[in-house]
Amino acid sequence: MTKRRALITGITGQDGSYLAEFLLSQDYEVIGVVRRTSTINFARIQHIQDDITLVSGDLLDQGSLIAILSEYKPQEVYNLAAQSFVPASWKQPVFTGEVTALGVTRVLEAVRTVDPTIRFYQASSSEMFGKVREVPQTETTPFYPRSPYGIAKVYGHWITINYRESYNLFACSGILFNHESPRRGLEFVTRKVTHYVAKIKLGMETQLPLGNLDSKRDWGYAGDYVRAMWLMLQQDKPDDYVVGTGETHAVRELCEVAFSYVGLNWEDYVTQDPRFMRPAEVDLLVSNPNKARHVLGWEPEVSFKQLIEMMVESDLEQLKKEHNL
Ligand code: NDP
Ligand code: GDR
Repeated sequence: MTKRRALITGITGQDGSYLAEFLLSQDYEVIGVVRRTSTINFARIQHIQDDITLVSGDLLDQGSLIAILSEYKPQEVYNLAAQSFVPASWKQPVFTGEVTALGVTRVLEAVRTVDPTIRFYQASSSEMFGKVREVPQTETTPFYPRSPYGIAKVYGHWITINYRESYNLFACSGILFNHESPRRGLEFVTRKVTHYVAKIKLGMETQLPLGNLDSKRDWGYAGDYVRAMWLMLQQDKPDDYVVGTGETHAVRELCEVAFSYVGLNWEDYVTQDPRFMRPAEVDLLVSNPNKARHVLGWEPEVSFKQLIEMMVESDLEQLKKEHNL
């Protein structure tokens, strides 16, 4: 039997690397779209590079997407590429809109024109709920985004639904709450905290400057969340799903768990730095993942505490290796 073929945009990112591993374990042939960079940034996929095919393309370049789908003919497309860092979206709002919003239309247009039977996954975000209208948030909670990033994601979400309704595409939108891992970018708060904790423990740093300590997030493990993406495309009907743990924790709790894992008191090290405050904040996110649980049979397997401890452990190991400690 011929293998199923999946294409991932954003394969060099956190989720792309876990999704590629997962699809390989399901015996897929995996094609990853990478944009041209002057320095290679394949750190997250280095270990599977011989098992996947990397092709050059960009969400800003419609022609490249059409050419890739025509040549590789995947059955499933996972659109994970985005300018995904919320603070950067205030610095580069137009660019964020081009990639994170219009980029989705470019991929959908390529699917529609090349092969409308392709199953499509869009990486939507809990940032769309922003100043939340309801607690917890479900698939029907109204959106109130609070950043150019959140607004771009609302566009991506609705264009996905519109292509499903207009052209009968099998297009799904996963509204994923924050998910983290040892492969998370260093600029996001979980990884920033675990990386600093490891550095402080090893005597390489003395302080951790943070922004808002009161905001609350529903944090899960990225390895669990990529399974939900795949499950959405295996259903009989395309639909949208909220994916999260149903628990919420404040940034200060994240600090407490991470520092206490290495026997330190977070209050001795964390400082508040106005540089990391946002022009408009999302105060509280917490999911109601019942639909994903019942329809997809999806459950998260890693708890908040396990996640943070896994990340601190990994940062300690990595730093020790880098510095021959
Ligand atoms: P990352 O920031 O780690 O990865 C983003 C990926 O997009 C990278 O591979 C990046 O490539 C690629 N990319 C950026 N711009 C372009 C472009 N113009 N053309 C092609 N590729 C591009 O994000 P995550 O893995 O954390 O998230 C994956 C997706 O899920 C994103 O869309 C994000 O917005 C969304 N999301 C994430 C959540 C989370 O908690 N992680 C929660 C909800 C949604 P390069 O390596 O070259 O920069
Ligand atoms: P978020 O993640 O904006 O939710 O977007 P991030 O980890 O950046 O922020 C979470 C919360 O922590 C507060 N915070 C800080 N954040 C950062 N980055 N750095 C700090 O020093 C700091 N101090 C406090 C923030 O104010 C915020 O409230 C992530 C991204 O992955 C998006 O792409 C994705 O869509 C959403 O999660 C769901």
